[in-house]
Amino acid sequence: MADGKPLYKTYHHPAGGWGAAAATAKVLLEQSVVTKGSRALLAMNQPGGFKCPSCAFPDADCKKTLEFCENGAKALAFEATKRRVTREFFQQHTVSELMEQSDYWLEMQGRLTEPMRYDAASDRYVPCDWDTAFAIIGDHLRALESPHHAEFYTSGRTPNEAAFLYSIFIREFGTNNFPDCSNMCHEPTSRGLPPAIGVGKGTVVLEDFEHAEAIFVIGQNTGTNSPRMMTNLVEARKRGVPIVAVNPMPERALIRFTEPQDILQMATFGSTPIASEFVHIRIGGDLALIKGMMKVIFEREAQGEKVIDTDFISKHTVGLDAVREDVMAQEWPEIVRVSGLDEAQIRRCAEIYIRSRATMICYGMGLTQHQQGSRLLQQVVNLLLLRGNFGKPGAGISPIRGHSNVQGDRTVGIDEKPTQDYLDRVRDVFGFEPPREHGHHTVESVEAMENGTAKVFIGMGGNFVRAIPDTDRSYAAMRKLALTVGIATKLNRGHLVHGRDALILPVISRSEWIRTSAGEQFVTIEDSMSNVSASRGVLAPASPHLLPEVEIVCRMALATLPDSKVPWESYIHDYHLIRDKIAAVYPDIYRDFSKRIKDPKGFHLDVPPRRLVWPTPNGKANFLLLPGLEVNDPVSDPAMLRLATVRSHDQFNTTIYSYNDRYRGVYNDRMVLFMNAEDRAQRGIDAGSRVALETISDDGLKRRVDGLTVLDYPMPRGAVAGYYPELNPLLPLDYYDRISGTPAAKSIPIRVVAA
Ligand SMILES: Nc1nc2c(c(=O)[nH]1)N[C@H]1C(S)=C(S)[C@@H](COP(=O)(O)OP(=O)(O)OC[C@H]3O[C@@H](n4cnc5c(=O)[nH]c(N)nc54)[C@H](O)[C@@H]3O)O[C@H]1N2
Ligand SMILES: Nc1nc2c(c(=O)[nH]1)N[C@H]1C(S)=C(S)[C@@H](COP(=O)(O)OP(=O)(O)OC[C@H]3O[C@@H](n4cnc5c(=O)[nH]c(N)nc54)[C@H](O)[C@@H]3O)O[C@H]1N2
Ligand SMILES: [Mo]
Repeated sequence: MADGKPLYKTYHHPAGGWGAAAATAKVLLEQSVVTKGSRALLAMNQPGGFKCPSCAFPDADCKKTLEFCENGAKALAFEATKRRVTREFFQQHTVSELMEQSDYWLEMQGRLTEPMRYDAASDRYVPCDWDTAFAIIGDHLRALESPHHAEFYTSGRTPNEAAFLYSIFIREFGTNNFPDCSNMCHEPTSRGLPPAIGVGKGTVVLEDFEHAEAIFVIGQNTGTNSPRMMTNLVEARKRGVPIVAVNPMPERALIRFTEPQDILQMATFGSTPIASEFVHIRIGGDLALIKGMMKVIFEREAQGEKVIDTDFISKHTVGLDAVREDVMAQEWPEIVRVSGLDEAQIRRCAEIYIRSRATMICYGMGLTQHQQGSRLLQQVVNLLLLRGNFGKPGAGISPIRGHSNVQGDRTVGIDEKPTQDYLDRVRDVFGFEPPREHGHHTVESVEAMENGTAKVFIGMGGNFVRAIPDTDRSYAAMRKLALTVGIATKLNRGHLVHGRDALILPVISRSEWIRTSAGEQFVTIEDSMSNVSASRGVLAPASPHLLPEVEIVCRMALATLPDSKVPWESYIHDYHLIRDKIAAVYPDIYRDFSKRIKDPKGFHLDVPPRRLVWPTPNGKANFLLLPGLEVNDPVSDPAMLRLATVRSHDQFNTTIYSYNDRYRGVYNDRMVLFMNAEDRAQRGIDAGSRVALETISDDGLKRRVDGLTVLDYPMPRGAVAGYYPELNPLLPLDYYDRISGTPAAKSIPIRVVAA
């Protein structure tokens, strides 16, 4: 539980500024790592140092001064903490007792220190040496009737070298079951963009911020989740670039921001307004907004104005006519109703877009986590194509990825639907025949546990059970497994909701050095804009018994595949050998990897649409259709509200740093419901009272979360918000985007009921 009494008050200050500086100092103090933490902070995102373990936003080139990021500092402080989870700790607490504790409490116990195995007789985790741990994994995996009966999860902090080897190990073992955190996150980017532009990645680089003439930030809470991007938004705004923020929550940093590294602004308590246009969209209203903007463009073109880039379109694209027809068929009253916006504002957005010669559209979970998330992104591409916003400075599509290496993990093979071409290359490079059939994404892996086909779950990082939907069902599914393995830095719920056999394997973290018989090793990371660079930890490992993720993968492979064709032993010691194999499997983008990585700035992986080359089957950029205006299935219940589950300012996914959410004015509480006052009054609910939420679904299952305090908050009508992961029990497992498998965590149909 939180330490103090809940407190709710409006945050009147700009985001960033002294509030952020104070919060950073406080967190370093609390984790007792002021000197160590500050020293490590100086090496974060610097040449020769390590990559920030928090978000995937690129760091500015090394000529710039140290970038200050409150949430990067928090991530580091919690990783470099002095607290330790030891064998005595596990001796003192049964797993059932630990289950009673909050996620926050579990996190606060500190770093894991040695491998542990679950002992059913005492209901405790007990020490287990590494050799035994690997032997247990090997025994379980080899005993399976089919390799498809194991699920291999990856979370996006795992570096390229470990992720690549993990994908090779599992393919040699014989399955493509790669549920991944990306499946809950930017998978609509990975699956939705390729049919449109040929790649499942963003097409902008950091310098594009300097050339953009308009920037749209849609469904992303920048100041909290990618704070380093605020620097770019501030700079753009100071140049007079219009910024359009589209969000059902008026996120503080998107309104006003003080740069903590701007000494003058700090001294004078000044700030920069960020959004020139704040678009208070209804949850799921973005498709209507985008089509509304396209409609304005088509209307103007029909009146003889040259607002469409016809040259670009005829040279590079296919499919405009069908999209025009679809867009023109949408009527304004419907566009207004579904978006929750007035027509005049949609026209203003279109005007900003039309006046700009180079537009960037950045987006986050507010666009991806809907039932039609993938196809919604294709409509964003349509909008960009209309004015030729690809292949020129300052223009393009910019998914703002989450985990620091989630994009990299995908690039190097963590993919449940690998292409045949890639599998051929794996075969040629490693000399074994990889499995050809597609594997499970995250939701399918839970279904396989439920129906008993999955028997083993290995989690390379992450906190699977807290991240996935339908908490109660998912817990029950995990508990049916024969073996669960958590490869982790910190104790989390995933280690407590376990199979009959269970292991916790503690790893060296991003900020810590890796020393092998071949000397000090570094790993590599790919950021959200496809830059690959080296990461070298500068701190001593939290315990002498930790292993690097690379070694854990190699030793799992050695224990499981006695006749392996892969020289696992050598990779444990020399990470260059791994990079050489990455280069061999991906010659197009990773050629000369070991040489190019020597550049302290790293290098950029080619993204063909930047060169106006479209790796689609027809070699063109494609305008694609998504009929209508809704991105989620209609619900007939008139009491229905759409619930978005979001992150607070003080959490990293399932890791809860504190119970505060400063910018939204919430202190010492996470069980809150942000609600429009009129929606509340209409239901006869008092502000500040306790309510429960129930999911509206037709699968016969009752999903309910109790004990939420209702806060009057500037939400659009019909939209409510609350925190992930506390509200995950409300999210049905099969409520997801069919193209990408991504759960629609931003649009859960619920009703509010008296507690
Ligand atoms: N400090 C910190 N940094 C992080 C993370 C963290 O937890 N903490 N997580 C990392 C990860 S893995 C990820 S994926 C990213 C997530 O970063 P974000 O994408 O910012 O994630 P969320 O907080 O889930 O919500 C995004 C925003 O979407 C808005 N939204 C909700 N529904 C809609 C809608 O229908 N339309 C629109 N336009 N907006 C909507 C919400 O109000 C919220 O502002 O951040 C990464 N960075
Ligand atoms: N309702 C709802 N659900 C969501 C979301 C949402 O917005 N709403 N967001 C989704 C998104 S975008 C994502 S990305 C997922 C996140 O899902 P995950 O990636 O599974 O979750 P995290 O909370 O990031 O994982 C934290 C754990 O990772 C381990 N860890 C930390 N650093 C390292 C490391 O360097 N190596 C290793 N091996 N382990 C490490 C620690 O033990 C820590 O407890 O959740 C998804 N779930
Ligand atoms: Mo994410």
